Amino acid sequence: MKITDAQVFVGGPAKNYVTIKIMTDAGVYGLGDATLNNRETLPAAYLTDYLISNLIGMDPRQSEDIWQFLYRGAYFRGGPIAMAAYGAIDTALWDIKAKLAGMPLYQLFGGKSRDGALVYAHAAGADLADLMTSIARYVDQGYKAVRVQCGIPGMPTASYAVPETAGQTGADFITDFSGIRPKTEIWDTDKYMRFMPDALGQIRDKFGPDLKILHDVHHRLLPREAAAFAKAVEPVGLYWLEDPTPAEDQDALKLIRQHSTTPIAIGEVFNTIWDCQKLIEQELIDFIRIAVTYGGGITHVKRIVDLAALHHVRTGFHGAPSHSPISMAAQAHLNAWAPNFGIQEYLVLGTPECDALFPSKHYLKDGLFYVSDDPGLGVDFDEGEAAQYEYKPGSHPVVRLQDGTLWNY
Ligand code: KDG
Ligand code: MG
Repeated sequence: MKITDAQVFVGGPAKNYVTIKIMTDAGVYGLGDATLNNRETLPAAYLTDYLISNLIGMDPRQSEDIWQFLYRGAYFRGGPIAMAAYGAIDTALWDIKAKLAGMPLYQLFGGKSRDGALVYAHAAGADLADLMTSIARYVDQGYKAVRVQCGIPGMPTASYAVPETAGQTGADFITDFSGIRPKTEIWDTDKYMRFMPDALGQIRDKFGPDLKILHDVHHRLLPREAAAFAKAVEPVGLYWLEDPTPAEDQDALKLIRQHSTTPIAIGEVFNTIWDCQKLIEQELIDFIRIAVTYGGGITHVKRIVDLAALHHVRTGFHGAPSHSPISMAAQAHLNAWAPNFGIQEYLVLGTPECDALFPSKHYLKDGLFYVSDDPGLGVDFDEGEAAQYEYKPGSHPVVRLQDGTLWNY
């Protein structure tokens, strides 16, 4: 059996999804997602300029050897661009394998450990009143877990993932499609540290003990500040505190651990098992956030999940809307199987345009995600629909302190 061709598509209704379709001489094809948010053309070029010509003629069932060929064979290894490209190929090969077996992908991992997998939604508000309204809307829809992000009084601009103006709720992190020159957000750690722990406490008081409350610091604190914040929010009983510091300095996580028992989630910017090996083995984190998309695909991420299971670290895969329904489906199959599953970030793309581009029978009900039993990933890609979309240049904002110093987005 051989790979005969592969094509890459860039574009989508609200995001520039990067989709690979790998064809075989057995009449079965596989789909993968190489969407690297706001740098989409780069993994697409890696696939079309270098990798696809190497794949032609390979046996698609040899997914482990092909993964090693891509990673070890490249000499200059890793990084989000390359790992997104390898991840897309790997996901497509698992899709093919499961379709050949006539089984939903989770069966190839060992079957299901659960039916519905817990997900969390994103609530946000320019102020606390709006945030409360946004949370209440998700609770009413049956969500059991909600990430909460709030505008900070006195901060000159909106902070991470909150709307600019009051009265809007449910804003997500911002991609500005007006070009690749980023907007600027201003950050003030002192104002955040004074406001946010108390705001989280008010959210707990209003919604009671059962709601799982998550909060994303988005890498903005120094290690000592992060330790103080994690300690201050302990009475809130957060489900997790995400990315309290940038993870380049992994010893910072030790400082946080020494001062607090607040559960820590990290890893959405990681690309390999070596980015999180120390954090997992030293049990410095509670949830690993690496995504199938830029974590090298199912083969590599499953290896991380297995390592994490040895150290009581649970999964909490990144699921911002920048991932297409293809990699979200791959994660849904891992979530159905993983004995150490924790939670899945999931934002309903749910637009008719997105559903038409990526038809599937996966569904969300009462805050749980149910995986399709169709063979393979259980998600398709409509090329006719795709033809109407083209790449739109866009960017994340950048963050500066009030004196102009560049900070972590
Ligand atoms: O592209 C960046 C986003 O994926 C990121 O800002 C989202 O932090 C994020 C999250 O937790 O979803
Ligand atoms: Mg995050």
